Amino acid sequence: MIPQRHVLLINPTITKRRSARFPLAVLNLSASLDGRYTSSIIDGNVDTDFVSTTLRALQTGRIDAVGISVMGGPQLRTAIFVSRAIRERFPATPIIWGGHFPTICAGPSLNSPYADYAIRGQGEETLGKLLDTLFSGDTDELSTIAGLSWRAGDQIVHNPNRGFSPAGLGRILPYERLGNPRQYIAKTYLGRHTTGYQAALGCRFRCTFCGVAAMFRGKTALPDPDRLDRDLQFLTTQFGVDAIQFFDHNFFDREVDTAPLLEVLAKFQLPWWCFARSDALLNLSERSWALVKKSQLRMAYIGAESPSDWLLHDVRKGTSTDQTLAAVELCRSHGVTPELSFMLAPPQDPEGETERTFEFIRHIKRIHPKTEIMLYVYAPLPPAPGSKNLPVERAVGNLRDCTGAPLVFPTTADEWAEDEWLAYWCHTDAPWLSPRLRSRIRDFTTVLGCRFPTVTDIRSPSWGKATLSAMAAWRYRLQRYERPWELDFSKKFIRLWDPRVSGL
Ligand code: B12
Repeated sequence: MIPQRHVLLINPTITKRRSARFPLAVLNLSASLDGRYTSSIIDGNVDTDFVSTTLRALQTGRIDAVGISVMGGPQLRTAIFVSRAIRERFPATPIIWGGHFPTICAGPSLNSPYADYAIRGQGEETLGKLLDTLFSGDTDELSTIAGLSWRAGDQIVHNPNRGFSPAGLGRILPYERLGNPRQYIAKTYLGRHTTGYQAALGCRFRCTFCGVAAMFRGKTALPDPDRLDRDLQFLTTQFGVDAIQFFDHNFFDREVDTAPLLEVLAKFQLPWWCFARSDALLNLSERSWALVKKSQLRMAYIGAESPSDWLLHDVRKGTSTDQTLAAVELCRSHGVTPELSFMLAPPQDPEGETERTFEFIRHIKRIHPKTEIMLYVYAPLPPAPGSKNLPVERAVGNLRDCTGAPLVFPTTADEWAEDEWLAYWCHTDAPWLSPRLRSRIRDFTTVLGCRFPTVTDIRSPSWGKATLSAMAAWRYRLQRYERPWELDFSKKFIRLWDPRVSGL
C-alpha cells in the first residue's frame, strides 16, 4: 500500500500563549483532508519556537506540502518568517497560503519568493483539490481549481471564486491533533474554562469594510441544533468547558433559525459572548430574549460603526444609529452588556466624524455606562480578486493620504508587513490621518479606557483599575483629553488589557 502524503498545517503566532484559543482554521482543514491525506498541526500561539519546530518536522523528510494560515496584521509577519525559513532550507516543498490575507491580497501574497499558492475564501475544498493536482503531477489542472491563485511563469493567475460551502457544519474537529487541547481552554471574565467555538458559518451581509464579506460574499449557514448540542456536550465533558466565546461572524440570524440554537444554549447555561447586529437583536421576540437571558449571554459585540446614518448607508451596514441606541437599551433591560465597535476618521470627514463619534459615545455612556466601547480607525481593504465588487471598489478608489496624493496599496506581502500597513490592517492608523487627529484619537482612547476599564479585563488588579478610573474622571467630565501624560505614565505600572489585541 502506498503511504498517504502528509501535509503540515501551520498557524503562525498572532497572540500570546495565554490568549491562544483553538486554531479553528487549521483544525477544520486538517479534518477535511482525512481519508485522502494525513496532516499534522503546528500552532505558533502555543509553541514559542514554532519556526524551529517546523524545520525539524520538515527534516524528517515525511512532509509533502505545507499549508499556512495568514491573517493580515501581526500574523502576516510571523507567516513570512516561517515561510522564508522553509523556502531557504527546503526549497522544493510547496508552500500554500490561505486565510484572510491571501483572500484579499492574493496578488501581493504571490509577489513574494516564499508563497507558491494562495487559496482565497473557505479553504477546505480548494486545498484538497490543489494537493490532488500537485501530487498527481498534472499541473495543467491548476487552472481548473476554483478559489486558487497561482503563478503561471511570471504571471499571477486568479481562478474564479469557489462557491460557498456549508460542509464545515458537518465536521468533527480533531482537537487531539493539537497535542494538549486543554491549553486552549482559558480563564476569562466569562468563566474559569472558556473555549472559542464556531457554530455558524459566514454572514449574509456585505459591509464594504468587513473582511468577512470578502470571504463569504453574503452567504451564511446555521448549524443543526443537534450539532451544537453534541459539541457542547463534548466540550463540557471532555475539557470541563464552563463558558463560550462564539467566533461566529454573526451569531443572531433570523429568529426562526436562531431560536432553536438558543434553546440548546439555555439547556447548557454556559456564560457566553458573541458577535451580533443591532437589527437582529431588535427583531427578537420576548420569548427569545427569555432564552437569551436563561442561556446567560453576557456580552454581545455589536458593530455600531458610526454616529451618522449617511456613513452606515455608504458602507452598506444595513443598520441605523437609532437601532444602535435601541439595541443598547434592549441589552441593558435584559442584563446583556453591549460591546459597541466604532470606526473613526472615515476619509469623507475624518475630524468631524471622529468628534461626532466621541459625542455619540458620551451619549451612550450616559444611557448605559456599562456599555463597552471598541475604537478602530476606518481602514477599508482593497477588493478581493475574482469578485466584481463595485461598492468596495468605490470605497477604496478615492482614498488619499494626508497630503492629498492617491492612496496606493502595497503590491507585496513584505510591504503589507511594514509598520504603516500593519497598523492599517489592524485598524489603528490610516494614511489620511493628520498628526493632530492621530493624537486626538490616541488621547481620547486613553482617557475613555482609563475612565471605564473593560469588565473583560480580569488580569489587572481591581485597585489599579479603580485608581486609573478616578484619575481619568476629571478629564472625561471636562472633555480635556489632550496629552494625558499622567495616565500614560500610570499605565506603565498598571497594565490594562486590550481586547482589540488579545481578545477576551
Ligand atoms: C479568534 C480571532 C482572533 C484572535 C486570534 C486567535 C486566538 N486568540 O488564538 C485574536 C484576538 C488574537 C485576533 C486578533 C485580530 N484579529 Co481576529 N478574529 C478572530 C475570529 C473571531 C475567529 C477566527 C477563527 O477562528 N475563525 C474560524 C476559522 C475556521 O475561519 P478562518 O480562520 O477564516 O479559516 C478559514 C479560511 O480563512 C481558510 N483558511 C484559513 N487559514 C488557512 C490556511 C490554509 C493553508 C488554507 C488553504 C485555507 C485557510 O480556510 C478556513 C476554513 O474555511 C475572527 C472572526 C471569524 N469568525 O473568523 C476574527 C478576524 C479573523 N480577525 C480579524 C482582524 C482584523 C484581527 C486583527 C488583525 C485586527 C483587529 N484589531 O481586530 C487582530 C490582530 C490584533 C493584534 N495582535 O494587533 C478580522 C479579519 C478581517 C481581515 N480582513 O483580515 C476577523 C474576520 C474579524 C472581523 N469580522 O473583522 N483575532
